[in-house]
Amino acid sequence: MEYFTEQAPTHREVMARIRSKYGERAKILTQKSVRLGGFMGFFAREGVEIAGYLSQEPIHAKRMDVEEEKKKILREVKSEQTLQQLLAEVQAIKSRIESDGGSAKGPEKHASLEEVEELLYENDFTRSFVDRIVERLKRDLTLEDLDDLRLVQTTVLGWIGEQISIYREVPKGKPRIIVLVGPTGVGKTTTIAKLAAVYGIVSEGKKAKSVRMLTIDNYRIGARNQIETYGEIMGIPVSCAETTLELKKKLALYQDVDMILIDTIGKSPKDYTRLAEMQELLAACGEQAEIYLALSATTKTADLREILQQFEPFKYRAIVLTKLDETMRVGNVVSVLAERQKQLLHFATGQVVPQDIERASVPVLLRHLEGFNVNHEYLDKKFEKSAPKDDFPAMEWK
Ligand SMILES: Nc1nc2c(ncn2[C@@H]2O[C@H](COP(=O)(O)OP(=O)(O)OP(=O)(O)O)[C@@H](O)[C@H]2O)c(=O)[nH]1
Ligand SMILES: [Mg+2]
Repeated sequence: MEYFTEQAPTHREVMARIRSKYGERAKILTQKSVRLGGFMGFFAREGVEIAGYLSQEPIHAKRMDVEEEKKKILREVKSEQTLQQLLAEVQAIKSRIESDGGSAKGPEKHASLEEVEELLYENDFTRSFVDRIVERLKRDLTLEDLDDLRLVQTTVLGWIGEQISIYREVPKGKPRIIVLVGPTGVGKTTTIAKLAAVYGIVSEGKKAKSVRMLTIDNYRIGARNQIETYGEIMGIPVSCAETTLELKKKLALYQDVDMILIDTIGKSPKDYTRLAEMQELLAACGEQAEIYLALSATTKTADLREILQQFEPFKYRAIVLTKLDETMRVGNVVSVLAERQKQLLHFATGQVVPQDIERASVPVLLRHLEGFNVNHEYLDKKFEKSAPKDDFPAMEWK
């Protein structure tokens, strides 16, 4: 049996909502006065809550009719032959009614609910995320609200924004050791170079920090050249470490600098042995190392879940979302990060070093969702405090 609970400011409005959502199948069980809305008890309004269940009556009623019809016919039966004939007719009527009953559709959904549901799917949100949003719309919005599509869409983006969590860095001790792990080719090395520039090059009068780049990606000549080239261009020293001992030596050598940025080799989340080896190596960085997971915004939903899971042993603190410029469908990223309660640190938004990196923020991600006709100024204001005011320096080259 399906149950429902609906609330609205007046009895008439609750009943109108129940009729619109569930039609004639809705059977009322209880009614009570409640306080609606408000914030921490302020501004709450009087309202009515009605609970009930959805009956199967329309289909049963048809079944009863069939039984009645059958009895009536049998009363009129005169011979065995007519009995057979009439039974066949009854059977035909019965199956016709049953097939009607089987295909009977539920009450129609409000057009705004359909529209929002479609928009969310177009943006790649997962089914469970979409279901939760639609359920909440049914529960929290009045029929009048639902008629205003722009209001519905703004409300939905507001709820999505509440699901996006931004990480607040808590740098402890000196030097800060920042490590980027992640699957192959997501942009780890490029992001390390961008961060080295952001922190290590003077901009807008901010004093540059003393930064070093370190790579444990020694095996691949190309990889080493790549980071060394960035280092040369920016005047930031780069070195390599292949073993735990080498890594410990390098860290000891750099103990007076402000920040050490460590680039790692991309790993397939399926390569358990290599992941374990790298984890062992990184243990040399100690507890204060800030490990972040680089994740491409273009990753498919199932892969996102697998990557988040397989890199879990690294105890990564937050996500650096890369290649945000390559997709406008980030609903799956938002859904999965919310589902796994992961936080975002930075967005990488292109191939250009150093410009294409910024602090993760809710409004930026919301603006990245497509097809919503909403009041973005309202949303920017609502989430302006979500971006931490930390030492991620504004860059003069932006
Ligand atoms: N569009 C776009 N491309 C990016 C971004 N970040 C990196 N790239 C490109 O992605 C490709 C791979 O970048 P790398 O930095 O080498 O990736 P990686 O994670 O270090 O790769 P491996 O070390 O091989 O695992 C390069 O062509 C980069 O220019 C980004 O934010 N947006
Ligand atoms: Mg690399």
